[in-house]
Amino acid sequence: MPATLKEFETVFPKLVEDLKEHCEQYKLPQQALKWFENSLNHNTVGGKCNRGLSVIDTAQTILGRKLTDDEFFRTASLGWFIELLQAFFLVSDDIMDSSKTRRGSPCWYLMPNVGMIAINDAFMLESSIYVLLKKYFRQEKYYIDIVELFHEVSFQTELGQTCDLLTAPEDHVDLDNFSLEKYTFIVIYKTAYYSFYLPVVLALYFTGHATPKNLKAAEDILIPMGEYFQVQDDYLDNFADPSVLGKIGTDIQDNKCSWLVNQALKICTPEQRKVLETNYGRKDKACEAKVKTLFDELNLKEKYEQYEEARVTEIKQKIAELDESEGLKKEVFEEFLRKIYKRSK
Ligand code: GPP
Ligand code: MG
Ligand code: MG
Ligand code: MG
Repeated sequence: MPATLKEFETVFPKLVEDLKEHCEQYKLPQQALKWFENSLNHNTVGGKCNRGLSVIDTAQTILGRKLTDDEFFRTASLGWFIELLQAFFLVSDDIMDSSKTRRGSPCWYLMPNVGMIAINDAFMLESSIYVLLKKYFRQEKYYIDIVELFHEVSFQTELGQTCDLLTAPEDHVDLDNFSLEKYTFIVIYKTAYYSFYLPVVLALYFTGHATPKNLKAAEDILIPMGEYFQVQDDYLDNFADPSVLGKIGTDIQDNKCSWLVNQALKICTPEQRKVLETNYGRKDKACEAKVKTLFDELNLKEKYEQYEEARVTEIKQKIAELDESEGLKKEVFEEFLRKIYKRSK
């Protein structure tokens, strides 16, 4: 049985207590202690937690049995470290993308009295990972491997974010600057490594199955899966109902090198390209509406649905070819794919 969100969420308060204890040794003033606790709870809890839950589920599938209470706590903790990393990224990303809402609430930097303190809060969310990793995993022989893994995956994500931001300058729209090659780099790095590769590899280390062969096999399946997941994110940015998605799309106004604009550029007429040139990437509701109409005219919803079916078939094929001889199981990837196929949020 896969772990439930409720079970997973029971672990987080303990980690918050650990972090508060860590701060108390420095006699951190009460006001700051409360602030930190509030930021931890607001920014880390309340999402779907698919990344975090996957560490527990993957470990359970690989071991082929129910986890002991201690194993559950430890895999859930690893899962929460990914959620903390995600919280660090999202608080920062929402400032960079001038987003308005996240998980149905105002973005953290837009909450009363927060503003640019959010930048420091983001740093603290990231640092919390390493405080907790040390507390719970220092004695493990794979400790340095997972510390390095968090560092490398963070670096990869930041590389992706760099290209995402550089292809989307605020004051200069140049459609020639977009390409599917750049797009592929952006999404693999900004999303696939931390969202898909990281949870499975943490479970491989935890269960003692992080062999070179398994690490490579995981990467070969999870990076395409993560790419598909970010294409979904780009599709939903324009086509989803914000009240279901929990966030209001910003990609058109932000001049993003998104999946949709790249598809539009492939099939548009010279006239339609003019519409994009004059309306894409403008901080203006009316311009945004013109681009949305164009995306409808170009049937991008149907194009996306075709992409989804083709990509899922391809990923299923890769899963079918997985060599399970070193303990990694097809089920790990099947479960992951099941969670994201045709998602609406
Ligand atoms: C998702 O992009 C990518 C991230 C959240 C990684 C951010 C990385 C940093 C180093 C800050 P997105 O902007 O499309 O996500 P969303 O649609 O959720 O805003
Ligand atoms: Mg972004
Ligand atoms: Mg964003
Ligand atoms: Mg997005």
